[in-house]
Amino acid sequence: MLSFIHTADIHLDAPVYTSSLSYELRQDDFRRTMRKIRDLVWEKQADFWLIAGDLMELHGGRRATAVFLRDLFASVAPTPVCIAPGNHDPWRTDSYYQSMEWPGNVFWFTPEWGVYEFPEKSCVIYGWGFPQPHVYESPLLDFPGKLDGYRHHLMVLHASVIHSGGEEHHPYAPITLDEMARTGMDYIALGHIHKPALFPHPQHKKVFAAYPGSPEGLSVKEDGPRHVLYGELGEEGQLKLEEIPVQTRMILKREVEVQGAETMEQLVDRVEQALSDVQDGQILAVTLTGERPAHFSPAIEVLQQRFTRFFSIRFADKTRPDLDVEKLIAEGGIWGRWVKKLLEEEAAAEDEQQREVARMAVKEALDRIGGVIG
Ligand SMILES: [Mn+2]
Repeated sequence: MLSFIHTADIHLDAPVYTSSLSYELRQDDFRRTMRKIRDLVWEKQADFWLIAGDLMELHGGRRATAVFLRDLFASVAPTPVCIAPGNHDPWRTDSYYQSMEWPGNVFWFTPEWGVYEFPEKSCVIYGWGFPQPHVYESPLLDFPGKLDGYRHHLMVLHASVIHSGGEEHHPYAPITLDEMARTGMDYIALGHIHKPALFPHPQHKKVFAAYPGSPEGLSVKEDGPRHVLYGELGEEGQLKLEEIPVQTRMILKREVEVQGAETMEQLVDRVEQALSDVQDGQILAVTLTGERPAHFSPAIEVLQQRFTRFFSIRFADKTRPDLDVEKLIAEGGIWGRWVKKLLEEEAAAEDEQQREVARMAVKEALDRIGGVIG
């Protein structure tokens, strides 16, 4: 049996969505998550630690972070750490990957296909790394093929798996399921897409490639628990994959219905209730929804101040004042004509961005009108 921990897309030293005041604290979270992953390599006594790119930023990545990684990887020696650079951490001469000395158990993949043989484990690890951020061809076109005489074949690769729909316009390093299948790998450890995904083999239908997702959420889209993959490969090539949560802090999205609240005190109570089950120290993105009395406009900065028990909390106010818009328009007064014009602009918007701007204008107008006549 052969085992591995697979992670990708840690993005150390990347700009993150929380406020700039907490940047260093958040960076500490990301490094703590890396230490947790290292601890898993120890606990599971994994044969390999596979890192499929976007480990630390080329632009903005700091030497101290590279030294942190160097020490971390040295701490699992002699376990091999196999790293395939991605579009955020391409294999360049100005990268710490090349300018620093790394421990002997770190195996880098570069823009020339790499093949590392581990005869004592009857295993070969193949991989490729980005030469620069923009790569629009499939790296698998140049895959040199599998070596004979080994039982296990693994690949580490930062790439975009293209589905027949083709949702991205210019995906980085696009590869298809068939291309992956043709390599004959037992497992392909992928990186790039921050949402976890498993890929069944087109013929035998068993999972043979996966994105673990980012192990610590970078934006509000990466909410909930975040994982690494622990894999075991049996003697006959049968694969077992397990998702193991490793995030240091969770990003959580909540909608709070404010229906009827007409004072800040009522609103704070409403939000407090809705968040009562959320642990301290998490990262919250709260959307306020529903109708509220036209005379009351929530003061976001007050809410912000009341929920300091969280690491950070953001509020998006999507409430609407309970004005009778149709009546307002029917009356034909100055308020009605204003709202009518803005609603027409919303309807005529040519794209989502224009529509959002128009919507904000309608909301602003209704707030103002509510403040005067509510
Ligand atoms: Mn990437």
